[in-house]
Formats: sequence, C-alpha cells, structure tokens
Amino acid sequence: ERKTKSFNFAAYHDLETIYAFMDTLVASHPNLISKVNIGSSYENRPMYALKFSTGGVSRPAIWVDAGIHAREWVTQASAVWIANKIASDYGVDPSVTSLLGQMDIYLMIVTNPDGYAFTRSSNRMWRKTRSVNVGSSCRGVDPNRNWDAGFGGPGASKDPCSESYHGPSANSEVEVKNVVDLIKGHANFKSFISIHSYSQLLMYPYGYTCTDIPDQSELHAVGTAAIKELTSLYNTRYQVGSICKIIYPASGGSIDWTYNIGIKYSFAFELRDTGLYGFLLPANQIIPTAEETWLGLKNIMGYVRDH
Ligand code: ING
Ligand code: ZN
Repeated sequence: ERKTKSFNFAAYHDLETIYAFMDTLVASHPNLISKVNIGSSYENRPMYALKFSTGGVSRPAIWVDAGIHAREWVTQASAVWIANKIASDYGVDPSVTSLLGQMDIYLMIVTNPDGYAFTRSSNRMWRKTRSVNVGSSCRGVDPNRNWDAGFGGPGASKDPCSESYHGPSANSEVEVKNVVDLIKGHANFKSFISIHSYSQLLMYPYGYTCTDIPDQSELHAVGTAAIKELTSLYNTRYQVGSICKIIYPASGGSIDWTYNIGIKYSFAFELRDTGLYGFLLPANQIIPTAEETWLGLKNIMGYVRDH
C-alpha cells in the first residue's frame, strides 16, 4: 500500500520520488485531485500539474507553480508539502473548503523537470532549462526570461552562456509553451502565483519596467495582507513590491505575461532565506518554510475567491 503518511516532507527528493508522491496523493483523494499532463519537457519528461477540484466545468481557477528554476529546491519541496496540506485540509479548514467549493487550484510542483534532474545528477546550482543552443556549447535558457512580456528587454541576456539567457524567441522553451497553452486553453484563471527562492519577497508585476501597473495599490495591499499572515507563524520577514522595484528589472517573466493577458492577481514569491544558505537551504527548514508560505498563499487565494 502506498501511503502519503510515511512520506518524509522534511527531505529533498529526486524527481521520480516527487512524481510517485503525486500518484499516491491522487490515489488517496480521487474525488478531489487529478493529475494533468500538460506536455513534455525538452528531454521528454512529463510535466504534471495537480488539479484540485470538487466539480464544475472550467471553474475559475488559481495557478501555482514551483521549481521553474531548477536549483531553488525549497520551492519544489514546499509545493509537495502544500499539495498534501490542501488535500488533508479540504473538509477540515473552512477557508480551504469554501475555496474549493467555488474554484479549482492547479499546482505544478516541478515546472522545470530536466533542470531539476540535472541539479540532482550533475550540477546542484543549475537554474535554466537543458535545451541545446544552436551555435553555442552552453546549454539552457532561463525559463523566467522566456515569456512574451517585454521579451529581450532589461534584465535578460542575449548570451546563451548567461544564467538569464532569454532564448531565441518568446516561448522557445517547451516547458514555458506548455504552461502558456494550458493557461490560454483554460481561459478562466483568476490568479497566477509563481514560487521562487530565495530573498523573502512577495512581488507583483512588472519586472520589465518600473512603471506601476494599474492595479498597483490593490496588489500591494493584497500582498501586504498575505505577508502579515506568513510572518505571524515564525516571524519570517518579507518585503512586498513590484519585481522591478524590489529586486531588479527582469523582462520575459511569467507573471508579467499573465498580468498582461488579464490575470489580475499575478504574484511571485521568493521564499527563505535572505542569503545565509541561499539555494542550499537546509532540509530542516523545508516544513517551516512550507507552513508559513501556505498561510500567505491561502490568504491570497481567499481574497481572489471573494473578489
Ligand atoms: N528570482 C526571479 C528571477 O527570475 C523574478 C525574480 C520573479 C523575476 C518573477 C521576474 C518575475 O530572477 C529568482 N530567484 O529566480
Ligand atoms: Zn527563480
């Protein structure tokens, strides 16, 4: 018998173990969770989103992704914990129950499976996809510079050897294209939340310009309220602001594209820490990071449900 009860949430796992966990979770909650195969990666690994739904047809939905950057291991690990938390809190936590009574949640735990496998087998600090770049011996594109929003602008590099290489064209990376196609095909996403690490930030658009979005004051207030919840658990301090203003200009990012196609509640988290361990966050911080992040996420989701 496969059990999620025996899964060790306080450890970093390989891709196969995460995928097996997803199957176990789906099998134990068949009326709530399904696995959506959104396509394959460059190296032909399947890309799965967990869909939490209590019924209806194309209900308004919330997208959450983790691990678009391979080395940001606490994001995939937190997403595993959060998947389990949503499953176990449905019918128990009134806010999760009411949310799933009206909306669907899509959670993609490993958005860059080739990169993640590479961080486990070869280079722990790999960030990008693993696609071959024509005319260069350097591999990979930054999948968070590859979306069709200010593509090729500030904060992205045209050098295939750079960690922030934007790629030959928007959506050139099949991992990005697969998510774009799912989002466009569904056409009823109200919120899109992308999880990165590290720096302890909650950000809203834009990254490609420091010009304020029309919804700046509302998203700032939503973000501030979410962080208040997050911080209440372990006193982890976060800053809230636009990508461009609180980290750096970054063009071709996912949440700029989703905001521009009309998904107002577009946010990106940068989880723990602020640099002491950075991408190499000790595994004993996975569960506390996931717990506090979930409080912030749930707060945003509740707001989205009610607006
Ligand atoms: N940070 C993000 C990056 O892609 C970001 C910041 C988020 C930029 C969302 C644009 C949009 O550089 C990390 N740590 O990857
Ligand atoms: Zn990142």
